[in-house]
Amino acid sequence: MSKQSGRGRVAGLPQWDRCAVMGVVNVTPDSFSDGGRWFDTTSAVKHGLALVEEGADLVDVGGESTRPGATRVDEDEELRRVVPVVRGLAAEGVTVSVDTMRASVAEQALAAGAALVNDVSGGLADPAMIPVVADAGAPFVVMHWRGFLEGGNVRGVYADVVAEVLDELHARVDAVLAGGIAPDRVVVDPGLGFSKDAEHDLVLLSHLDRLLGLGHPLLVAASRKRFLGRVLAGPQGAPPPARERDAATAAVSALAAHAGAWAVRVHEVSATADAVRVARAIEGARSTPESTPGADTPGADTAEGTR
Ligand code: PMM
Repeated sequence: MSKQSGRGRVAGLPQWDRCAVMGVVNVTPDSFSDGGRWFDTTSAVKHGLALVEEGADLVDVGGESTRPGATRVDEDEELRRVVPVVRGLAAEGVTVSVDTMRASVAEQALAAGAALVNDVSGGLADPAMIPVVADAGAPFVVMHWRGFLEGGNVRGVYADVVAEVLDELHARVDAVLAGGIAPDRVVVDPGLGFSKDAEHDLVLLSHLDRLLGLGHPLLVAASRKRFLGRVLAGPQGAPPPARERDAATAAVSALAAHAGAWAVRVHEVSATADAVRVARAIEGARSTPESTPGADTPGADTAEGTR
């Protein structure tokens, strides 16, 4: 499958001519990398608008932390957190995604203007989720997470992580299609860090071509995750805190964009927006071989930057 067809288009969403940037707004007191920072509606909406200003194409709003050990927030509280933020951002013309495992939250968020439902359980946590999304005709992100297959936030044990994640994602995609969600509205996501350790995440990222082979647009959400801390720490060192992993996140964004991902989900948008723009420019240069690169120009090392 070519990179372009792998990136694909998601029906019901704008079409971007490069890997899209999904900025994250966690309206939670306890998400692992930004918990508590945008916990009231006004600051959450303001933060979402700032992410768009920095280059986000869409904004993912969530009200429930999925960090290991987190207890589930109750439904009323999740609705209270999420719906006004979705409404506020949608009213400003932002393309909003809602990050939820609850059908009721998805339904009310869609009514408030959300354009996409992002369910980290891939529709497993709430049996009403798939019918709600199908009835609304909304696009749906199917993420891989064994936590909901096996009844808890289990640590994944894999003989072949790529083959098993592919099989399990395939089964979830079949279930959402059987439930009436249109094939051109399904996005897949390997669920980095969800019942996977750092090695699993790295192996999955080294095989994005195989994930694209599922035939659906691919979302990659590496932002600030544990595996980046592990890589940056080196064999003996301590991992840097989550907020010091943004340069590493942007590197993954460039690689994911180059591989043909449809979108990357990140907390810090500006570096990733630059990364995907550069990836797009390189892709464009490759598809126009007749264009001749400019010769060295005297005085070129000025405002445009040095070599
Ligand atoms: N990761 C988190 C939350 N939502 N959604 C998708 N589709 N994929 C992910 O990997 C994902 C997600 C956890 O990260 P956060 O709490 O830092 O936002």
